[in-house]
Amino acid sequence: MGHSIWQSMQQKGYSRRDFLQFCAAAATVAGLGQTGVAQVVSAFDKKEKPAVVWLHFQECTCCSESFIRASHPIVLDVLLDVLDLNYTETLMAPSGFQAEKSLSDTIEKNKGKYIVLVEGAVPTHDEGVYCMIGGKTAESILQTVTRDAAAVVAWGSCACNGCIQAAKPNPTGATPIYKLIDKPVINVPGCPPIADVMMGVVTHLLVLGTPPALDSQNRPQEFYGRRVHDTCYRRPNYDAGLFVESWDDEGARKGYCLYKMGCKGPVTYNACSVTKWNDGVSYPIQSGHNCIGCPEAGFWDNGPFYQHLASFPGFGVESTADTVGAVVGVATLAGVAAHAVVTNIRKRKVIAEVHAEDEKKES
Ligand code: FSX
Ligand code: SF4
Ligand code: F3S
Repeated sequence: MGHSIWQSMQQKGYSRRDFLQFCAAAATVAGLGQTGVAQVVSAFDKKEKPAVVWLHFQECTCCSESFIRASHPIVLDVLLDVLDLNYTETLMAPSGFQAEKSLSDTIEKNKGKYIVLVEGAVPTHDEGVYCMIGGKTAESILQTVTRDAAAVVAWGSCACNGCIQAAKPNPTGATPIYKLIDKPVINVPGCPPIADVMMGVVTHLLVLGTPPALDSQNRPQEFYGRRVHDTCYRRPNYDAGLFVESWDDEGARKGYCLYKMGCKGPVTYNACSVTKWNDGVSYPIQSGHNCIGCPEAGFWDNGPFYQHLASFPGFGVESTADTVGAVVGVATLAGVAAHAVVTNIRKRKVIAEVHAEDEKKES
């Protein structure tokens, strides 16, 4: 405690060159670009490393799994090394009484300064008995730990929206954390969220001490401002009316659009088609699987996942996250369907030409 991030790095044997490389990468992941490097250097030269508490409630721990696979190894190494990650049930060495003591010491000694990262929903039925740690309910832990926090981040769709355990009839009363506490919560949804997005949010908090710009659902705009559909590499096929009709058809082999197979990309706000996963290797649609809308509230109850649903209530295909505003849930594909029809008529000539060309090539 009391050390700046640079001092902590020196103690771990990092050189000034490593530090500057780390600052450049941190500026990139935080969305500050090259012009932000000097700002990062200055902040990390002086700033005390903040204490971080990472809570786990009703969830599968994939958010942590995703985070530790972020594609900027130097950023990850340094963050895990220099952050005071005082309490995280998945990664910390202590257990039992020692672990719980570390949690209470951290929040006591760092009042108003520590960051809380929450993974998982909180059960509220039957006095919260469905998730208890050290004899305390998840809800009481959440209240106690967030009371004096500088920032609270909800990792993943469980903490942001309830997710799988909130599926109808939601027997445990699984509740997103923004509904349970009185302070603003930065929502980073996705089941799990993209590692680089998580890294970007944490780094932004560290560098500037503030969250990145948020949208109307308190999600970082930079990563949740566009639909998966807007930058999907299969989009030209959608516009041309070229669709996969069954998983093993010729269209599937040719990488046509998965819209008719139930793809929720047109109503899902996430950075998958830009940032991608696993060090930018791929994302579900690139692997041949439709988007199931994993960051959107209610996606778990809006199945079937592999069927085109034309009757959802919802918004138009060209809406943005903010014009949609309070509309939550995997809203409906009705507007999208209408767009597809119009597009199809407009593109009929193109489709005929493409098919004719395909047939010519095949013969
Ligand atoms: Fe939830 Fe995190 Fe889904 Fe899992 O733990 S968002 S179940 S992938 O990952 O909280
Ligand atoms: Fe991509 Fe799905 Fe949109 Fe088709 S419907 S372009 S597969 S996001
Ligand atoms: Fe989730 Fe869709 Fe991306 S299902 S991982 S938002 S492509």
